[in-house]
Amino acid sequence: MTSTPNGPVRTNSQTGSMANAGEVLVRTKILLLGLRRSGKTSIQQVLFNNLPPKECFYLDATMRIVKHTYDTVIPLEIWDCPGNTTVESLGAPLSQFATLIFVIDIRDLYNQPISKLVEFIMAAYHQNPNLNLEVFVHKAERLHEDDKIENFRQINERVTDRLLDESPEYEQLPLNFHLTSIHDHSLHDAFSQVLHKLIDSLPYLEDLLNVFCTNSQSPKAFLFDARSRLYVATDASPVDSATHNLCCDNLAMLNSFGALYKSVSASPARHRFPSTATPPPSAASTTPVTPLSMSSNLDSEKQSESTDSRTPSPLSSPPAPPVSKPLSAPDTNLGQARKTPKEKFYSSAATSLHPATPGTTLTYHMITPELVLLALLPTPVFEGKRGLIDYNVVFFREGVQEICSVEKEARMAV
Ligand SMILES: Nc1nc2c(ncn2[C@@H]2O[C@H](COP(=O)(O)OP(=O)(O)OP(=O)(O)O)[C@@H](O)[C@H]2O)c(=O)[nH]1
Ligand SMILES: [Mg+2]
Repeated sequence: MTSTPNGPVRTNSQTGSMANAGEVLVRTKILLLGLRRSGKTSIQQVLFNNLPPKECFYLDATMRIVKHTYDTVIPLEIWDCPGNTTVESLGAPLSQFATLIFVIDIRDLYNQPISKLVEFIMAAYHQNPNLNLEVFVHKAERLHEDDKIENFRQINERVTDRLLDESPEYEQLPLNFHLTSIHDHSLHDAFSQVLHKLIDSLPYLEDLLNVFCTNSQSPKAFLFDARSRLYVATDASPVDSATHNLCCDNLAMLNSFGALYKSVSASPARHRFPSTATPPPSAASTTPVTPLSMSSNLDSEKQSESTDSRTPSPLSSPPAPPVSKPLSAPDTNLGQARKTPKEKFYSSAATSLHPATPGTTLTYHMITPELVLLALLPTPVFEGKRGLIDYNVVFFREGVQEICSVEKEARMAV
């Protein structure tokens, strides 16, 4: 997606769907393909519809293409296809899509799915060379570790060999293989990586996270899409799966209490009493933060959009992201929000991970209604510099909100 002074230009991989009256929201399209019962609908439902993995067993076979929309940093349109979909029966050229995800059951007889995958890859090579090609070797949890690696390697090798047999020109095609399962966090990790390739503003989000980490002494921070628990961006330090899993679990726990927080913050009685400080996280030992301590944090981040007169301190404020012209445009959504004297609540929470000194605390800060910041902090920093952390979060939030409003504005076509 590119933006010109005259308005947004739609690339091939994006199509519009109606947003508000007269406006069309340009969505990035993802194609979900694979043989029958490979797990396509389960993937879509677990990630974007909060379906518990165990209930996927009862999903009906998909008989025709179902288009699901999902709004995060970028608006997505995911096409869940029946198992017998071919390039011809798809009903749309591959040039319309940004990503093709092909799902292969790790225990399948490999010839049939590989033939189908190769057929789509060859079509993509001619119709849309920029298409991101992702292969999910799925239901991986069914095999023991050694078999899992061996099958994964074999599938990888066979696809490459088959493509080479067809023509040496296909050797250059960048194919990405992922081991996935709906029963663990591998699916979230793999889909997050798929999503990263689609977010044009990813470098700016990463910059904001890097600055936040440096100024807050955080060893790792993620910007998560709260509902799907996909991470939209992270700082430059490497992602280790233990930390990623921990953040996913923490987010699932906090999501399940979401409605409770809303009712607490909305209660008029809540506004009459001054808020109490959050209990020191060390007191919570390894147990996740309780609803009580979380709700007490809600007030600490109550932020009036109309009284936005903070003076940035050179010590702790991250620089504005290097986003092009629309950032400063006075008619962005953020600009309008600032004019409205409407109070907004940004919930926050903290969980002590290691009670031993110095200890680590996992913090949660709501950034937009869709996005949350999860950051690991040394407990002494969290306890001793709470003001500075909150201050850094405010600037991080402003940066992310501006990036989101630019993304949204660029995708609105009248
Ligand atoms: N063990 C295991 N089972 C899975 C996984 N993902 C999906 N399944 C199961 O696989 C079966 C088929 O899942 P679906 O999501 O309906 O598969 P599909 O690809 O949409 O199938 P069609 O719509 O017929 O093309 C269900 O019984 C799911 O519970 C997984 O990661 N591990
Ligand atoms: Mg299906």
